[in-house]
Amino acid sequence: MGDGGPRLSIPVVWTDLHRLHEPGGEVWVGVRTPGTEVPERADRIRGTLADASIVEARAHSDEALLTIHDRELLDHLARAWDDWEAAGLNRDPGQDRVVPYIFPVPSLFPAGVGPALPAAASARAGSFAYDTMTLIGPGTWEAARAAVDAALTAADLVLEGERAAYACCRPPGHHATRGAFGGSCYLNNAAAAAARLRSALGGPVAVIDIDAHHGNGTQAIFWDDPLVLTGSVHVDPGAGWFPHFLGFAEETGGGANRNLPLAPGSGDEVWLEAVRALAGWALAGGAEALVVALGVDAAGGDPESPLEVTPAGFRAAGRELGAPGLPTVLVQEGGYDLETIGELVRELLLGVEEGLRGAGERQQ
Ligand code: SP5
Ligand code: ZN
Repeated sequence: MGDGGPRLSIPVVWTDLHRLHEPGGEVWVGVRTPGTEVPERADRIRGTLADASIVEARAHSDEALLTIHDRELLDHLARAWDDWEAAGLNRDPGQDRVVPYIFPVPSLFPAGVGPALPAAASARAGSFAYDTMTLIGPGTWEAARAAVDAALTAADLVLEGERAAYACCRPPGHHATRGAFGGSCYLNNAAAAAARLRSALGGPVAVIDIDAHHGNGTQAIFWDDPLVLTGSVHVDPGAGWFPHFLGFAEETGGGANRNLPLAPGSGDEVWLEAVRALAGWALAGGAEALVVALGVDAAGGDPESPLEVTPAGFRAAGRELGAPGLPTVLVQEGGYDLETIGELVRELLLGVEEGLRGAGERQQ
């Protein structure tokens, strides 16, 4: 960054539209707490990548999106805020975000009876949400849709010949399933990139998720697809961490899913061993391209996870992820310490460049 350190050569895909999503808080155990997934996150990351070439996210049609999400989820996200406002809920009772209160959990329904889409906007708010923390405001849909465009643009760059590309996008995506949203995620950006790569390349592709939380959305989306390998290293949900219900080692699908849960307090050594294992697993599975779900909330200073990874750990993880020498799309997920988020992403990206360079040299 002009301080004599290495220059970043991976292109960075960007859109200002991310700022339209202001979470406005998170309702947790019924209490509205400050939002963690804030616009400043992406702005801080971009600030540390000033030496990289910036590529504006290009608009993509819904076609790619419909291979990973149900039309009903997209329709809901696109209209939920307008419906909420039209119903007057922002004035009475005075709730300025879409917040769910009733949920159609499967055991509510007798066999053969499915959930209707409720007439009331207040009830529809729970039809596709699986938590109360992931609020919808006036610009949420536009920002989430633009984040998918950023991830797809990064995939396009790699298909056009870049060895790697990074989508500096928010809101994040890896907790969003085909039909449900939660965990600060609305649309699954990394899954969109993976689906695009798989359809363009025809062969297997892999998603490796290094966010501190299990990538349950990506796992669910590709559960029945042997051509998209999904691996995730994360804090053990069994130790009490989000997403609580998923992310256990037993969830292997048909063999194309791999979860490596780590004990709270785990640091560089165990975390890097897991990242290395996932990279080797993806390569052994025949992956022809790699998507990295790049959360940096495993960092020691992050307020949202108990993992203890250092900046040097992120650099080394980048080297492990670049070492297979695959075309690589990196998509931003979590990371909540505003003071360090940019530096951590930069270290990871520099590590990927080093790993790819090493792989190129070995091939010659
Ligand atoms: C993309 C991503 O990293 N999503 C992770 C969201 C996990 N949030 C879990 C929050 C659990 C409750 N936090 C309580 C905070 C109290 N102030
Ligand atoms: Zn996370």
